[in-house]
Amino acid sequence: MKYFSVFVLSFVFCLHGYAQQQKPITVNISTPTVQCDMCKRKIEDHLKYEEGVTKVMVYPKQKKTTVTYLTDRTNLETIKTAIANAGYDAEEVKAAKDAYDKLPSCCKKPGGK
Ligand SMILES: [Cu+2]
Repeated sequence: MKYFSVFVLSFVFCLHGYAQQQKPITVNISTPTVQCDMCKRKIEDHLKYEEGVTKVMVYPKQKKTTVTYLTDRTNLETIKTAIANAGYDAEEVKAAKDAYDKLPSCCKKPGGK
């Protein structure tokens, strides 16, 4: 019986550790400069390879990006920066200029630089 409880205890600890490590959360990030399916594909492709990101969905009509990520592997600031590095504004983080300049003209802000 003693061994059995040790077994159960270690199992419970194992599960606890697993649950703590893998805790994905989903956030909505406002991406006001997203306009078309090309923007959508660009951000989704860019974030797919970002460390800790498990799911990305860009909604051009709602001008938002929904990202699911593991909190022990990355954070919101890093994800916003990744979107900015793809050439798009992510809330207060503005698009990286060189990446923005490389966007197809249909993806640039109307009347933008
Ligand atoms: Cu576009």
